Amino acid sequence: MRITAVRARMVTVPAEEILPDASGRPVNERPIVTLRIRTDQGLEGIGIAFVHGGLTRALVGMVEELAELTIGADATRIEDVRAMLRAHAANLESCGMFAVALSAIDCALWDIKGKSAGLPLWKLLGGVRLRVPAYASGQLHRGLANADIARVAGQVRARGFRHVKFHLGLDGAASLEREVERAWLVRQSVGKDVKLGCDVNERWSVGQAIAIGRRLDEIGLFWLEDPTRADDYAGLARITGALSTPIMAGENNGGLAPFRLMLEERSVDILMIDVMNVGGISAWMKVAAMAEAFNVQVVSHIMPEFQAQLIAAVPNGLMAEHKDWTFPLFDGIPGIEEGDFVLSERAGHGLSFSRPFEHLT
Ligand code: SMN
Ligand code: MG
Repeated sequence: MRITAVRARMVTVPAEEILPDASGRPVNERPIVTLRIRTDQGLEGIGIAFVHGGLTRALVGMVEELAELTIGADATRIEDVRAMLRAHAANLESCGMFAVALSAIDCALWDIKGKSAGLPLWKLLGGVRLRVPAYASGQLHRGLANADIARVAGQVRARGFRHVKFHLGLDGAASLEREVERAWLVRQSVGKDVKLGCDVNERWSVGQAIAIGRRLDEIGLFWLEDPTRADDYAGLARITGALSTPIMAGENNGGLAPFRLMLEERSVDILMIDVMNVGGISAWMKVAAMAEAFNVQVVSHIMPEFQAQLIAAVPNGLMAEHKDWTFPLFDGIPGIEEGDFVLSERAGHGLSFSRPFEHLT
């Protein structure tokens, strides 16, 4: 099955709420690169890519240049296409912008493969389960005033989520007391039965993470995410060894090598994988398999409309982050029932560009 045409575009998706993003800046719209790949059998695959924070014009150029190179290639030989694209990029390490651009193409090709097999990707890639626990993310962000925590926690609970993530690494001078006080406030507001994850977005030193983390151990967190710099594998391992709360990291890693180092060093208890940063579904599946060999479970980062399927495909898939940023782009997003994503039998990703974006993509 030959690739006959590709189309990369940049679209702007409105952000429904003005929330501080992970870097603390307010955002009210997000530029996203969309990609369509067509084949001579009439099948079309779609993918998207964005760099959190910007660089979208550079990215759309990269996706376009790389995608155009695939014209004439066999759409089902995904690893062969990946090798050709890596060679075009002079064997750039499969990380950074190259991995993100590669991910859009890889995701579109897996979509085509799923459609040609008549299978949803969660089945094609392993087929462990139909439902995937979701965790609510973004509502209990670090910009929220303490006075608003109880109200927002109530709203999240009312939506049926059994797993909820909040932020520490509060703005202003680092203070152990403030961080611990905030964590207790969140725990009291969501109740004892909700599984609570906490994302620090790399804002603590190793020493701070161990000192604050010891106090958080009493709260019974489900995980502590990115407590310190993502590339400090040995520092993460020290934190993991010192705390009983499970440590999670990985969302910013590109390619396979950082994950190998993290697993070998026992840097984390749980591995987080972001399909774009890692370099597409092909790379995502390899990292998940590597984690399985180390007895480590995996969680996906953002874009659940693509990644809930991947968590459902692998035996060590734990849960998928519920982030709705890219939802307006698509029809066919998996629904939520009792806090779980429920996957469909639609072939491939089971997604199509929604009516407002159809003509722009
Ligand atoms: C996050 C980081 C970057 C983009 C979106 C979200 C955050 C998370 O670290 O894990 O949700
Ligand atoms: Mg995170």
